[in-house]
Amino acid sequence: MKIHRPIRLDFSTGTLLGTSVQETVRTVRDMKGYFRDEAARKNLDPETVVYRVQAILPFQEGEEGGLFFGTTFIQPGMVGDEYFMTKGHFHLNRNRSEYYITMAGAGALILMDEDRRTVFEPMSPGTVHYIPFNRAHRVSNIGDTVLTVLACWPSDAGHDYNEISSKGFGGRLRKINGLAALVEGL
Ligand code: S6P
Ligand code: ZN
Repeated sequence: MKIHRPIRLDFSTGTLLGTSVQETVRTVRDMKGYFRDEAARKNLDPETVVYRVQAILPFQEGEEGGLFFGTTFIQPGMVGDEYFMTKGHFHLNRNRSEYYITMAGAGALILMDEDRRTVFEPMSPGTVHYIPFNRAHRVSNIGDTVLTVLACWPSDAGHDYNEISSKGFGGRLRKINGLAALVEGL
């Protein structure tokens, strides 16, 4: 039997504490091609952190039957008129759903279906977001503080970044006259 090491969720920050917690960092360098204004991205320090993901994966990734849990921390910031955001993905296994729960900050969950119809749900502390299967999902930080999001997803969901990195979403969340607006198109 697999021994599960203790893990704690720090309620004040969303940080996962434990030796089995894995962390991924995405910097401005890693986000090449994701923002509309590539010149603005290039003007930023490439080492600037856009977001961090902590995850506990107590099951074989890609195999059916387990659940994964993680916290995503998206920094406040802009690239041109676009907010700092996650890359976004479909699940490799399209028939897999996910929960997001906002812990701190202000954001938008952007969802796109297979027909590229794109919508967003406002995120604020306590909002619970059910991401149905077959929806690409991305989170934008529209506030001035770190946006902290908890997530739970099946161990066999997987990540398909290809479609988003090549075609993007059907719309972009941009700051227009000081407000977040979903603008259709690339
Ligand atoms: C996994 C889940 C999240 C994201 C994380 C970063 O299915 O949706 O943990 O991985 O928010 O986003 P992305 O698009 O870079 O994986
Ligand atoms: Zn996901």
